[in-house]
Amino acid sequence: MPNVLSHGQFETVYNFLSLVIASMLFTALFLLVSLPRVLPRYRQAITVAIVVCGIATYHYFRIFNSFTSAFVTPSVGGTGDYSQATGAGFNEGYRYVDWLLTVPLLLVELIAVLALARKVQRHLLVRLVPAAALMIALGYPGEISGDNGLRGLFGLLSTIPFAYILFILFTELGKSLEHQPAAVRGTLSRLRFLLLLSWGVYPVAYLLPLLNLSGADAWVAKQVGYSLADILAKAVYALIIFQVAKMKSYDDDPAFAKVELPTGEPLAPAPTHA
Ligand SMILES: *C/C=C(C)/C=C/C=C(C)/C=C/C1=C(C)CCCC1(C)C
Repeated sequence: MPNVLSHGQFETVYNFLSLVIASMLFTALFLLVSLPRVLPRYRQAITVAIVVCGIATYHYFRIFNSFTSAFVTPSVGGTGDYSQATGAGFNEGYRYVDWLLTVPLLLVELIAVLALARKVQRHLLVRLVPAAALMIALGYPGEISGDNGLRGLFGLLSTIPFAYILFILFTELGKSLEHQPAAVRGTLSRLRFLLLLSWGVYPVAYLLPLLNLSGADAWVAKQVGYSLADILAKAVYALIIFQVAKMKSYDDDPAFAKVELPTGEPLAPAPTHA
């Protein structure tokens, strides 16, 4: 954590944290009121998405408060620098506690919306959930260490479960995607791509302090990176999960599609039942 932030650096972090609170809170509320718009069998996935955005909202309030009490400026309403307040540090731990809870849940969300056979779900989750928890737990000692060597070492260790998760998602889960209704296959591949893209931001943001950026710049870029990645990986991801749940609901039940869609026409040709 830097000793001094310029006025602009302070405002940048402040505004991004505020943006994340708004995105998470209102995505959770939107999904809450939209629950009846998917069939009951897909509501578990949406409920988990609401929980994820709710947990993130809570933690971003804590992060925001921690940030505003950690940096202070003597110039009221001015454009002066902000320096570290005595006795109040910025707590990066909130992010890791948040990830420890939300990252496994994001994987549960994905598996739930696929509505796979119970055995297949179990098979995937007993691999993905512990790997996700391990990835976050291994990242934390490096994150809070001021030592770049330790940062690099734990970053490397954390990348092992990360690679394992991606491997499962692109091999075993790939097979399951082939059995999904044709109408959602494209959306599901985009969802998996979003996951890859947004999750990939975290290790990059983590490594920024190791690059030759000045302390404060690297720290601000890291906060912005984590914040943007959180919006993509939780809120935007949740909205795509909701889209998939809706499309699968229409595909499963043409009568439901008739009630839900303004034109009364299903998105994809209704499945023909013998
Ligand atoms: C909503 C929060 C999400 C999706 C967080 C995801 C976090 C990661 C994928 C973090 C990965 C890391 C590495 C692969 C190495 C360096 C340490 C971490 C923890 C930043």
